[in-house]
Amino acid sequence: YSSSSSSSPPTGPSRGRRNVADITQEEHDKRLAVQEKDNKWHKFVEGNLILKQGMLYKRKGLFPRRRMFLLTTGPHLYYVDPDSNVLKGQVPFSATLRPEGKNFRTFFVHTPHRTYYLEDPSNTSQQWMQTLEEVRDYYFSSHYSSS
Ligand code: 4IP
Repeated sequence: YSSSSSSSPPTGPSRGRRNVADITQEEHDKRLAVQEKDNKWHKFVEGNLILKQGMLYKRKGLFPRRRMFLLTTGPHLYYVDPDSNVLKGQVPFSATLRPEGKNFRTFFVHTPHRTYYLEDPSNTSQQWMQTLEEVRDYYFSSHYSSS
């Protein structure tokens, strides 16, 4: 296990697998239509396309809270209480958002005013971190600015 996913190869436009946020308008529209029809979390994401979703535990205060995390175009990272079906908040997305791995389950998301402490019960924290970095880089790195 390596503690930072930034050791993985860069996912710029010209190397290997495409960035998860780098989709054509046509693909976007097609996927959004499917999401509207089939995804029960669609109503929380303000019309954005969900790029990754999954149940995570968010620690703050006394108990870890089980939340559905929805990473979307925009970009946004929403979280919903799956029991009450209520949108509880968003992790503020910016160029300085930075995931940091602790182990397969636990990772942090650093933002300017708060560090989120998250746990992935499926032990795929690395995938979450990688996708967060991809989406951040797609929206905020000069790599992807239109030419
Ligand atoms: C709560 O803890 C929950 O963890 C909230 O998470 C969290 O809000 C609160 O932090 C925290 O005090 P208790 O219920 O044990 O008191 P959630 O909103 O997911 O239910 P956020 O959304 O900010 O993490 P505060 O400081 O934001 O109130």
